[in-house]
Amino acid sequence: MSKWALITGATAGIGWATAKSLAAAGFSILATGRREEKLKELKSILTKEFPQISVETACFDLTSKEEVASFLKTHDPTLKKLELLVNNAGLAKGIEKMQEASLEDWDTMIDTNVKGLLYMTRGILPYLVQKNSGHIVNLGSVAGRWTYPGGGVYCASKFAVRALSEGLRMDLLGTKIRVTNIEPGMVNTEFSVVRLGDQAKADKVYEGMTPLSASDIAETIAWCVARPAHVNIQELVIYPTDQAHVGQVARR
Ligand code: 8X3
Repeated sequence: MSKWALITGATAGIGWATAKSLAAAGFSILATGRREEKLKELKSILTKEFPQISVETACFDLTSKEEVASFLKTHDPTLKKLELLVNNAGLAKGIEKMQEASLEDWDTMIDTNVKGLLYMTRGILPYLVQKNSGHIVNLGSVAGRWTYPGGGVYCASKFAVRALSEGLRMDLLGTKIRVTNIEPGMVNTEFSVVRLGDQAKADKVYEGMTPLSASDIAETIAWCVARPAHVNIQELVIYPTDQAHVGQVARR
């Protein structure tokens, strides 16, 4: 029976690259996201490149408890075979100071990065606990360890992901379920376009330096997952060589 991996936010960036890396590692893929067209495209690529695995997709909004519940119900037979959940869906919105930022942006970040992750995790845990095996990989961030100006709420959401990863490890102690928090620095994906709302502004973020790529992170996730069952990589901080700290970047 093939082992399944569920990846949220698989329509682009790290989620998309992780779907490819895990498919290459032999996982069948259940890819979720909000863009139906992108999910279709991913399915067609994976099916062509990795004919030995199965691929399913589900298009819904992770921030809706009802939509998550309906996803869980519809995909119950696949979820019974789930070995790995990658809580990748997440985003940043805005870089305004807290005294100027928009409540809507704050809601979007907290609803997706924290509450969406919780809805999915809570829905999946009974399947993993029942089998007493599995792995949950959360996409944290260096922003979940260090705060920077204009990033207060985004950082808070990623601090929450780190706390939730730690709490999960404690609550799951005694089971064979592993929990990993991946904490990347600057990765060139749609992240900055979504945050700043503009491609030119996003390009500036990575100007004169070499950022990480989505596949750098995807390969790292696949490596963590491939460790023997008794080895749990609890946390992994990954910066580009050109970045020493959240606000410290070498530019040429
Ligand atoms: C993304 C990394 O440094 O832009 O989570 O916050 S950073």
